[in-house]
Amino acid sequence: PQAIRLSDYRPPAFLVDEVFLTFDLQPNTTRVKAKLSVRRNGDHAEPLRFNGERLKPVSVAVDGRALAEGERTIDAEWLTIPDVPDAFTLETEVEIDPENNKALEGLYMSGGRFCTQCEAEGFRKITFWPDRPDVLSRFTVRIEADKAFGRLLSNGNLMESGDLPGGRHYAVWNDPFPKPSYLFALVAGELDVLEDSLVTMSGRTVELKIYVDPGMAPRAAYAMDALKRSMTWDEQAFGREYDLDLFMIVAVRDFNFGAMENKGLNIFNSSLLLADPATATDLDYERIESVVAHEYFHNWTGDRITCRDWFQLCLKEGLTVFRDQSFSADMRGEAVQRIKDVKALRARQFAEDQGPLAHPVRPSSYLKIDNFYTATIYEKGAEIIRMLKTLIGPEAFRAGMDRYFERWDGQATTVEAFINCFEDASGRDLSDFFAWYEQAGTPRVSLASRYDEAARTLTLDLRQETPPTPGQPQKKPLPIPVIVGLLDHEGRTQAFERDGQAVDETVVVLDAAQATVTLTGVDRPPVVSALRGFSAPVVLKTDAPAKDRYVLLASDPDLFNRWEAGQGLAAELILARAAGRADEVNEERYAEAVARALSDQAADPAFKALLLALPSEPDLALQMSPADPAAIHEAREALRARLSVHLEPELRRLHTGLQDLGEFSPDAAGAGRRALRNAALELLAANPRHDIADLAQGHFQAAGNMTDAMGGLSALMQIGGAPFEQALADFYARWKSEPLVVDKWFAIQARDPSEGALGRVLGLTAHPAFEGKNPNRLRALVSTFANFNPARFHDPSGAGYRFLADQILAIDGFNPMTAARLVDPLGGWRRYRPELGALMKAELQRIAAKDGLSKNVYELATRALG
Ligand code: DPP
Ligand code: ZN
Repeated sequence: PQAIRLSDYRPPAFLVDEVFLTFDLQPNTTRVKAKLSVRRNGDHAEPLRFNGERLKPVSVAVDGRALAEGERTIDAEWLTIPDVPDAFTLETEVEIDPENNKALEGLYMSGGRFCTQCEAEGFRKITFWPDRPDVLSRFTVRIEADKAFGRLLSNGNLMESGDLPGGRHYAVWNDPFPKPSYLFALVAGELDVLEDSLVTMSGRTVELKIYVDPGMAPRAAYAMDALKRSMTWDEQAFGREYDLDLFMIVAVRDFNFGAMENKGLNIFNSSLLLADPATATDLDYERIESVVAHEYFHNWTGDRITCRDWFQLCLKEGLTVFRDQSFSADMRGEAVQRIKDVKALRARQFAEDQGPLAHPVRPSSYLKIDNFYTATIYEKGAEIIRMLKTLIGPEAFRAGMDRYFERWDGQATTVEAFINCFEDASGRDLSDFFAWYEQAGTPRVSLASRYDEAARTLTLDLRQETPPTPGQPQKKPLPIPVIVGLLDHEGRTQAFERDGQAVDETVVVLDAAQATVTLTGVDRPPVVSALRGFSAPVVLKTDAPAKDRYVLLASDPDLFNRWEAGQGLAAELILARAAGRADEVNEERYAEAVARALSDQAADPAFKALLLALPSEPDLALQMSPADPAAIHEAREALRARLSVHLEPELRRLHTGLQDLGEFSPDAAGAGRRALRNAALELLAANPRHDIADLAQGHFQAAGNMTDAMGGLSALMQIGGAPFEQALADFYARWKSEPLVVDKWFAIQARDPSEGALGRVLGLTAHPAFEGKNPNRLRALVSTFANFNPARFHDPSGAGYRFLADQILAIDGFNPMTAARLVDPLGGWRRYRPELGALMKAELQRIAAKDGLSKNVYELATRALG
């Protein structure tokens, strides 16, 4: 297969200004008629070449004249017409088979309804089209279907609808905003609707409609609430108003992505839309809020202004993640949100950056763009925007955004054009900053500090180095904003001077390989709090002694760094144990410090819950070379057991004291209390005494909501044995008709780190509820196992790896996009103990050697082998 390169970008040879699509919907034989106004773009004599895949052509006509076979060619990927006028009408008719489309790209069926997913390159499976994001067209869509498909939806405004003979009906939709084909959407089927409306900042009333499976409308209430808050927030934070009179969301069960920002008609994976207290956890509510916001925010950063080509994907995704993170911080608290975002960044993006799949936020070549919907493009892309804001300040940042919206509205553009808006707004040259987009890898920053008591100065010596990544052996220094504050040894904030100004905190910009910065007016021996709020996506090492971290854990006013100090101390203790050097004295000291932090009455319960959780096993594996998952698991469990014993009275107090007595509320305060209570139980369960098993069982049985039920189940899973088996059976019996809850039932078993769990996971693929074609169910079992159960995935026999490879190969046969997303856990093979690495590599080789592999899986498997 041939790579696509950024350097080969050419403007489209032909543009489509307007299109009229007619869908005659039938599950196996849908007819799609397209009438396009096509115009040659520039002075050239190239043939017309439009994308088209898996289309059964019926007819092709230019300006009303049907083309004979010899006047056009159609192969597996292209429609080519050698000779066309400069401006003309192209009419095509094709037949497609939505029912048998299990790749879930283009037009397919989910739960008996028609729906679409076109990003990135699905539209070419619907009709012949120049399927690239820089072709923007005005769409009119006529849908005809049997009346059994009660709702007929597409983008924009409903223009007309009515009955047709033979028990059929139709609807015509028009979207006044030119858009690329990847934002096209169509839905047809039996759906219930939840309706509401919102008055925008200019006083317009927008109708809001969320369409769901019959009977499920009440479960869309939280998503509706999140949508309204998102719309108002975007007006206040970015001055962005919604532009159509109607905004629709549809939830479907079979979906490759989490959700999709189609203009005026978002389509969501039902797992990210439906919620009620009985079936959804607080984490589900939190994700629904952030994804509803994310897709809504795309209306301006993605739809009104889109990407020139797919190399610019971070232009819309990194920016929109930054926007949804900012929204969530406003809704749920800045520190807690930041900690969660950084945990996710480290777990997914840092791991990616350290392996063979490392790539820049703006990559320069790909085989399948589907493979680049990655943590790097999304999460690191968002970190870049955050750093930009830190470097130029909030006012210049907002001014730059305003400029971007003014300058590029209605167009498809590039990351350079975006950054240029901030250069103009701030008057700064950001050419060095651009390297963040082009250079892969996580920079290592080291910080050494020297205090001069007589001169009252603190000298900070900072260095950076980015390790090589595939294709990028040499790295240049990046501009890294390091936010620094000082405490004294009693934990009091210390003011100091920077450039003659008294401050509590300052931004040090490390923009060379090495830099020395002197802070003055430092009266007392300082404890340095560096990289506050995780001001840059780097790995920081300081020369500070462990005792400084105890000061930060107890007192840092920057709550991110308070949490970070605890994580650093815990990681050191676990890694020492894993290396056979258990440090019991400091383990006690750490437990003591956590106990003090827990008793801080002023602290937010959600924050305390985060403080109580030790660094995850995958996170620890990144800090050990070569990584030994079994040793890490054992060491982490040992520290948990010690904490559990040491903190037992306090944990029990929390567990009793935080019981929800009133009505369930999904807000941040309620969720925080439940999180802390469940975290307390989780830690208690590390000490598997009988009375604690009883406590967990009681918690599970008394649970009045899904958050507590899952908390109880998770604690019982750690304890294992008959109480866990009983709880699993009860849970399944109660929830077997609720697909989203059954996903949780599969996932909890996939997470079980006990000895026999791999056999259970293998057995579950034969369970009658294992729907092998549904991405949610596949992810619940296969992806959860490979990503969140390192102790069993890295079974020394290699059986965990073999299971994953077997699944990838099976899924690739019908859904390459979903299969490819499962390759990642094998990609880290070089970081593990050699005997494990060899087994992982062998599975990658087996995958890569398979005949008829999709481009998606081929690209990732071969890159992973590197
Ligand atoms: N639907 C995906 C997202 O919103 C891809 N655009 O991130
Ligand atoms: Zn997005």
